[in-house]
Amino acid sequence: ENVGPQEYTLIKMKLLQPYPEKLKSLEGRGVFLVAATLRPETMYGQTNCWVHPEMKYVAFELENGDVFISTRRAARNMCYQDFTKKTGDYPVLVELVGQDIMGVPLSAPLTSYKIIYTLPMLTIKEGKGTGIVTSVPSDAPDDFAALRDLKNKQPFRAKYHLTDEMVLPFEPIPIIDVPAFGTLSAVTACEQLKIKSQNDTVKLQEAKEKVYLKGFYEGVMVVDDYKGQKVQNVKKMIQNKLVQQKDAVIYME
Ligand code: A2H
Repeated sequence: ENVGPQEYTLIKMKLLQPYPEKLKSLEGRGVFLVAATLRPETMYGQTNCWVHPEMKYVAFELENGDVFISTRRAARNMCYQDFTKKTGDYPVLVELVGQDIMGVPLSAPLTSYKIIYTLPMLTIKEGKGTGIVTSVPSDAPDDFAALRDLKNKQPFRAKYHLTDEMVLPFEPIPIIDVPAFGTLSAVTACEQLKIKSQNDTVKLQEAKEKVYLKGFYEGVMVVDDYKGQKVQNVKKMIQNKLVQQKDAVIYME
């Protein structure tokens, strides 16, 4: 585990109409699912948002009246980082579990998909980030394996009341070229290691170790805005752009 604080980029994924039953009282407000990421430069490749169906989340009020959804633990951290009106206080508007916001439509920054959906991931950890994770299957083996599980298994989709339209149209987007892995490095790694599902924990760990370091040190952007530039050199620029556009905030834990 890390010593000292870790800086994350919190990606604001805006909830689109119609709001789910549990959040009807928030109609008219800006509501955002917030996902903690270490890889802001990969946001061009988002295809969906992961929530844990049984995890508890809170919708709480920010300084400006907007609403964030995260675990209570993350909300508490945020209220000590000037996100809310009063330091140390995070006004909870709704308490919910992941299933209450499963299959909801979102608008996420930088990705070419206009609308993406929340889908279930069972390996999300309570004690890290916000408990909400953005999915970039081109570059994250965990994300690719979990999305492929949902695509391949209709009963898995049915269990969480997801329609085909929320899952099947979404394909990994080529955003970063990694030498020897190509522009869909997570897909290549999962194929090479013959990863069968998101529960292939040991092999997924190996896949991650293979692609992450190489992606960071040798990866080259292929998206129009940053074509030909090294990941290392654009990471901070893209983080700044997201923050300036108000599509992201910096969060420490
Ligand atoms: B990363 P670290 Cl493309 N449970 O974002 C499980 N995983 C979580 C999480 C939680 N509660 N909160 C955040 N994460 C994921 C993008 C990405 C990420 C790419 C490649 C690698 C990568 C898209 N998913 O992470 O333990 C989030 O996924 C490499 C580890 O704090 C977040 O960044 O190091 C990362 O794990 C934070 O993990």
